Amino acid sequence: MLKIIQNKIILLTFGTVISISLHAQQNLKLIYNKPAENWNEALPIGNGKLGAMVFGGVSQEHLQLNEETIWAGEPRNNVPKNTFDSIQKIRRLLNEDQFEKAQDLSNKTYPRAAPKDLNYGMPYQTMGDLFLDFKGHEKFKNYNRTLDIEKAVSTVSYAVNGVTFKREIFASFADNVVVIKLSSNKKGSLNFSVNASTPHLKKSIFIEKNQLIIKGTSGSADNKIGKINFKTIAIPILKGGKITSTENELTISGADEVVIYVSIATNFKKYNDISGNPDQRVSEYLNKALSKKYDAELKAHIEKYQKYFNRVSLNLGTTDQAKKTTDIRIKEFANSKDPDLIALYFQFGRYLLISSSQQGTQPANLQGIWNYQLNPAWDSKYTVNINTEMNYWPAENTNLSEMHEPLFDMIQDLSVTGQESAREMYHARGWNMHHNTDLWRITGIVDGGFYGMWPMGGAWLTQHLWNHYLYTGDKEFLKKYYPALKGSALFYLDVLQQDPSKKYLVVSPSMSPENTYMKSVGITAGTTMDNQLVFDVFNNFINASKVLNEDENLSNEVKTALEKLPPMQIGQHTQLQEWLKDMDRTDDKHRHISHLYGLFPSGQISPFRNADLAEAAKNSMIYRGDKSTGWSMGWKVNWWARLLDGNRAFKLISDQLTPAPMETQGQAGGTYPNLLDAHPPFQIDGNFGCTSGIAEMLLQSYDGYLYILPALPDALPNGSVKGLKARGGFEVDIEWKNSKLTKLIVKSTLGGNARIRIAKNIKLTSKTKLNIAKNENLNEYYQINTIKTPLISDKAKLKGFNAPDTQVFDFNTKKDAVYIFEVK
Ligand code: FUC
Repeated sequence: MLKIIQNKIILLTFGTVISISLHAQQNLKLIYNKPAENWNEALPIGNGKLGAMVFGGVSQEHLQLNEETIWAGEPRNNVPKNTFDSIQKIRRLLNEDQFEKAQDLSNKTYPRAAPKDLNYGMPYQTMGDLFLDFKGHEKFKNYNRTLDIEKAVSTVSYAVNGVTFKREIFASFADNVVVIKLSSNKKGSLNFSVNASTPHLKKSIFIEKNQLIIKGTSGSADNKIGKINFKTIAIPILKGGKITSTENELTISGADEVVIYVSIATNFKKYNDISGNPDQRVSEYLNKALSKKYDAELKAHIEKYQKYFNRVSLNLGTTDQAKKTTDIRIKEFANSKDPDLIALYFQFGRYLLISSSQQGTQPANLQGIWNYQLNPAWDSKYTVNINTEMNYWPAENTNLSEMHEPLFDMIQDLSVTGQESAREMYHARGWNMHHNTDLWRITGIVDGGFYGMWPMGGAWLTQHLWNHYLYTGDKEFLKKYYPALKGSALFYLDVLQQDPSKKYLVVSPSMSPENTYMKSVGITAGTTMDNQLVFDVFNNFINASKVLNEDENLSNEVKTALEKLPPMQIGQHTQLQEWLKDMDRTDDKHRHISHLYGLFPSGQISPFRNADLAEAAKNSMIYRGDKSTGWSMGWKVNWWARLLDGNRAFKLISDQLTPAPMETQGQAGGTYPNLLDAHPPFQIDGNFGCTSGIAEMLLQSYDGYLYILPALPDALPNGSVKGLKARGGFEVDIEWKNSKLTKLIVKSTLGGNARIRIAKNIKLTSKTKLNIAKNENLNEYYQINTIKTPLISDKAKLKGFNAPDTQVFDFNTKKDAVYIFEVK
């Protein structure tokens, strides 16, 4: 039954009431009825540079504080010297099928523990903690704690002895400060003290002119030296009352209202320059913020945030679950109907990207910008064999293109520092890196010759440059980053080796990230992922050089090498082969399924163009199973979306929205009460991966067309999304009811042919003339790089891939015009 009451559609299905507002999504708040008991319950705020976790305690408010450039270490790369001969030897051993010996030599050449004169990357570190201690607040009522992701403001409120106390906390996008406003409904009732701590060894905490100051130097207990100096200042501004101080504590008594401004600055300027002046910088940030009134600061903050956040709305309907606190909603998700939690999770992913990655900041690291330790898991650095890339999957399709820029800046840096590893380790031109980097843009081996022998980090990262160009059509951007694309192509031109059996050109040595094909042996040549990555690197270079009219000769040379890359292969278990030889095991449950890079984020496998490969990829997914680390499940949502199986993608979202275990290690991911993703421990990639996957279920644009609702699950029959982005600069609004498309709006920002794929039995009406699509799409941002015909094992039993019945239309668009389609 379907009724429309006051702009709402009320659907009565199986006794459950699902109401969908026809306008914006209603519930954009994380809500709790008790303070955070641990970090995984605290709420993240951030402005790209500064981050804080808000605990919302009553007797004690606790803000764990971060600044994005507080890392151990100092400017330097970590490229091992004189290892080229070993690499040559490893290549020979691999050619002779002496796999164990090759792995042994790699492990010996690059030991598991960092040699003295090198390092395996430096940790990202917390600044410390700010505490507000309230006397007499032990007994309280009506507690409420929220994170409003529509405004990027966290709130706390409660009552003590009939007086209501309120806090409003945000990391301002307008100025570089964290702002804490404390108020109550009774004059003169704010009495509390302000103090701080920091775990850094070199530190001082003191009071100067009613300001709380924390100074320190990065560096951890385990001998990882640090040269980042930081200075933090907290300044309380009072309405009424008075302020007194001891050596390291401020006490506020009888105030009506207090606003505390906190800022942090360091000496970091660039990966090779730490000559900044933290004292001067932190004062500048604070002076700028203090020159405004609180309300003006808040308004400017919200405006700047909403400029990005409001571009996309998602409405999947709400049920009574939405009235419950967020922790309970996560607990009950599997056994309740709570489509709105998916919308909230999606928007929370966008909130996290805006809050951890702004123009001019560092890219989001393994924990975004939030980390309470000196030695966090995997140093909270940039692991680029999946994690860093995943952080940026939602950047383009969820309309946050500007948030992608810090990653481009990092790639630019790496394309310089990575020339050393290319030259020293491989005697190659161009640049490369391995599977990790940090604030200092290291490009050498990390974690030794087993995990680290993967010279492909640059190959993957540069995909982001080309994709940004496909989404935005920004030729100036392409020009600026063309040298990074070219440098990566040059590296592979020089590094590719001829495989002795079939004479393909392959990367050797390398590995399929972190997986093995024999006990403790992963080193090999020509993994499927490497072949796919080099295919993309070469095509990006060829295409970019064509757009910019540069390097014709080099482009021809790259085309010749491209022809010699191995094709994808379907193995004996009807799986997509992970290695050049058919060595996949059907009981392999490894979290990395790297050979499916070709399915997503790359677009080399399409259910319509290469049904056999899609079927093989699907089988590989089924063998690996669903449950895994948070990021692995996030990736699986995207893969099932690309395989057009909305129900299986939904199942993976449900796995992701399962309460995370309390263990701090392991491979059973899920979601913490604060909606952050668990590896475990907390790792932000899974949030971003799942956010991207939800977008991929609603709109895809990689295969020559915009596919509207490619993977809509049965559990989300009604909804609407506004503002998703597709390649070629298209912006798309979609509405659907009873699992069918009802309205489509396409805004064209670049002009050009729009080719759309929709489900078969749908009749679109519009003023716009639609033509049935024929031949290739002529839109320049939708060109397909044709892959080689796959090789299929004699033992494979292909059954055929059941792609849904669809229809494909073309319509011509003009720049900045809007096209509306309705379904009658
Ligand atoms: C890769 C993954 C791990 C973890 C780490 C940060 O090494 O294999 O699961 O996510 O990165």
